[in-house]
Amino acid sequence: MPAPRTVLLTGAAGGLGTLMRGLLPAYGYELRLFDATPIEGEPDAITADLADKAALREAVTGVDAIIHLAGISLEASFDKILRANIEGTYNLYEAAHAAGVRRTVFASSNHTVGFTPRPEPGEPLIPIDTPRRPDTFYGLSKCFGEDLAQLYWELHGQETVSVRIGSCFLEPTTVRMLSIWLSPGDCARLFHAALTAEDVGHTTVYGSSANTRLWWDLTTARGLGYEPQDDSEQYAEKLIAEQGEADPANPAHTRLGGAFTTDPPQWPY
Ligand code: NAI
Ligand code: 15L
Repeated sequence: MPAPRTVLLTGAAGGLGTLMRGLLPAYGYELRLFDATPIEGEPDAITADLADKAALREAVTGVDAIIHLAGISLEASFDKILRANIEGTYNLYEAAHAAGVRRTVFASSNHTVGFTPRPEPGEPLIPIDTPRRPDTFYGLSKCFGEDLAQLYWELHGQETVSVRIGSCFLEPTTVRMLSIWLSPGDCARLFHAALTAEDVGHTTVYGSSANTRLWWDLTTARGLGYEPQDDSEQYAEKLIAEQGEADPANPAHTRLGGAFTTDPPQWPY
C-alpha cells in the first residue's frame, strides 16, 4: 500500500486534534481539517457536524486516509452520544466507503473496558482481547465504533486501526494517568504507525506511552511498528506526593476507567 499523504483529521479543533495538527505534518501528511467548531487561523478547515452527510462526502473526497477524533469525549445523555458518536461515526464510515478511502484510524478509548479491575503490580497486563466492560454510554459508543470498523472490514475491505487511547494530554495530571498516559509525541508515532502498517484489517490496540506503571499490553500497537519513546515516571514523585497512592478501597482507583466508573465527567454542551 502506498503511504497515505492527504489525511482527513476529524475533531481537529479539539485537544487531541490541536496536538496532532502540530505534530503530524512533520511525518509528511497534508491534513484536511474537519470539526463542528471553527478553527482560528485555518480558513480551509471544514466546519460541519458529523450529522451533515453532504459535508462528510466533500471531506472524504480525495483523501488517502482518515483519523477520526470528532465526537463527544466525555459522558453525556444517550441521545447526544447516539447522534455524535454512533450515528456520526456511521455517517463517516459510509462516506469513506462511497469514496473508497481504504484506511481509518479510530479514536477509541480505555472506557470500552473501564470496569476491568486494574492489575496489581506483578499481575499480567490487561490483554487487548479482554472482554469489553464499558463504563459509560460514552464507552459504549466506542465499543460500537470498534464493531462498526470490524463490520466495514468484513463487508467492504475498509481497514481500521482502533486505538484505545489512555489519556493523551501534554503531561499526566493524576496518579491514574501515570499508568495510562499517551504523550502527544507517542500519539503521533502511534497514529503514523497505524496509517502506514501493511494489511491491518481491523486491528485494535491500546494507546499509551512506555509507562513504568503501565496497566495494559502494548503488543498489538508494537506490532504496527509503534515504538513509544516516553514514560510518565518522571512525573510520579510529584503526583504521588500531591495526591497519594491509589486507595484500594476506592473503586475509582481500582478500575481501569477511574472516575468514569463512579462519577463520570460530563460533556459540558
Ligand atoms: P475534545 O472534546 O477536546 O475534542 C472533540 C472534538 O470533536 C471537538 O473539537 C468537538 O467540536 C468535535 N465534535 C464533537 N461532536 C462533533 C460532531 N457531532 N461533529 C463534528 N465535530 C464534533 O476531545 P479530545 O480529547 O481531543 O479527544 C479526541 C478523540 O479521542 C475523541 O473521540 C475522544 O473520545 C478520544 N479519546 C481521547 C482521549 C484523550 O486522552 N484525549 C482518551 C481516549 C479517547
Ligand atoms: C477519555 O476517553 C476521554 O476522552 C479523555 O478526556 C480522558 O478523560 C481519558 O479518557 C481518560 O480516561 O483519562
